[in-house]
Amino acid sequence: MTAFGFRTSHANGHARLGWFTTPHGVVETPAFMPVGTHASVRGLAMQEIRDAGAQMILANAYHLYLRPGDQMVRALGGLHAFSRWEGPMLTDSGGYQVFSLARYRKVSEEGVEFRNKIDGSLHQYTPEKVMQIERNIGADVIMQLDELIEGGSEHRASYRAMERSLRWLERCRVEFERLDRDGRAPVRGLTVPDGAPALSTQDMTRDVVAPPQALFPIVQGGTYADLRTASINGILQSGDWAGIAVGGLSVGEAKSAMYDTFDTCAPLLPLDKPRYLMGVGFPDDLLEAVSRGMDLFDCVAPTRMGRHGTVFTSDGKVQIQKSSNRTDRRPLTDDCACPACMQYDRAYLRHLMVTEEPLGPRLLALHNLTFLMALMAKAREQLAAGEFGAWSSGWLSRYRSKGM
Ligand code: PRF
Ligand code: ZN
Repeated sequence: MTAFGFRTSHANGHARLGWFTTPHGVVETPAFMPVGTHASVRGLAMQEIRDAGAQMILANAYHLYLRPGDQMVRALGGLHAFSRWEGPMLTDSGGYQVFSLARYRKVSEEGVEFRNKIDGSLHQYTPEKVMQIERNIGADVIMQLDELIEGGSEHRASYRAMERSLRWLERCRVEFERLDRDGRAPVRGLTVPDGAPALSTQDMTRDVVAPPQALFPIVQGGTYADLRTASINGILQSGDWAGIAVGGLSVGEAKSAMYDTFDTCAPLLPLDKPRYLMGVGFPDDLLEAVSRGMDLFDCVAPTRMGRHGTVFTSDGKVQIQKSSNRTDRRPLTDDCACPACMQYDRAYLRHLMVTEEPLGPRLLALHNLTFLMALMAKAREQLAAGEFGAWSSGWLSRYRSKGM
């Protein structure tokens, strides 16, 4: 566990400035992690993501398991070498994707059985299998398999899913430690199509693709304070974790219920471990979460919304296709250093979207990412100065006063 560490400085209530050390570098927190589901942030080159200020990015074990296969990623050198991202990386277990994307799924104590929507094939996802997959892929931080249920589920269902997630965490931990101890079996079952170059023996037997990894548990329990508390207690009793994630939020509950849940969790989580809030990535939610002690974030919304023409500005969200932008010579927002804001005006960006030029979605996704990175950098600056609270309230009131 020595490859991972977390240092913080506190001077702003629950909000913290932190440094999360991983085998591929240090992440200054609070930080937003762009989502590269298929080991690629849709439409953008890794260099563009770096230039936007990203420190750590995410990939998804479910998608990479289906294509090109976790053993293939491993044979091709592991996630970092495969995707050419040299910095810290994290894989989500795919629990969330199985629940939201699979065409058919059956959940039992053993795990989740699902049908792949691409080719209809049947797959078993168990905590043990997920650990093998995530170890083959080789990100720095890997997530446990958790059970997700619909937002707004009643107490009883939330309790059951939370308890099951704890039992799955224990099975993940045991398998994670076994893989550490026993190493990984040689790559098996990889077929090379006729005419394709064969993989070398070295690739097929590659034993240690990745440096040490850290397994993160996921706090569940819906919006019920007693269940969140029980989940955190269970997690803290079951191991010494390099970091802890908070899941099951931003799934349709009221914003106030989400913020209340941060308030419940913050005082119970260890001060010296990074806290990763899963799937939350709107500017106002990020600041609300930072002020309640969260450190790491990811969300597909900024890039997905950008591709569809919705952009973040300091005055709220803007829909670029609106006809009022037709003659607007201003940049998207006045304080962003991204290529869209530095080189183009709203009128041209609107034109790109309306004519479906592929440059449009790319530029707008890049803008949203750059905007969030700059917001987190500014938050870190204010945390260091001990002025996060006042700055954040001012920022939020401007953001919320106009916009959509
Ligand atoms: N669990 C996992 N991935 C996630 C979530 C979760 O609860 C969320 C919650 N919004 C996003 N991604 N494994
Ligand atoms: Zn911009």
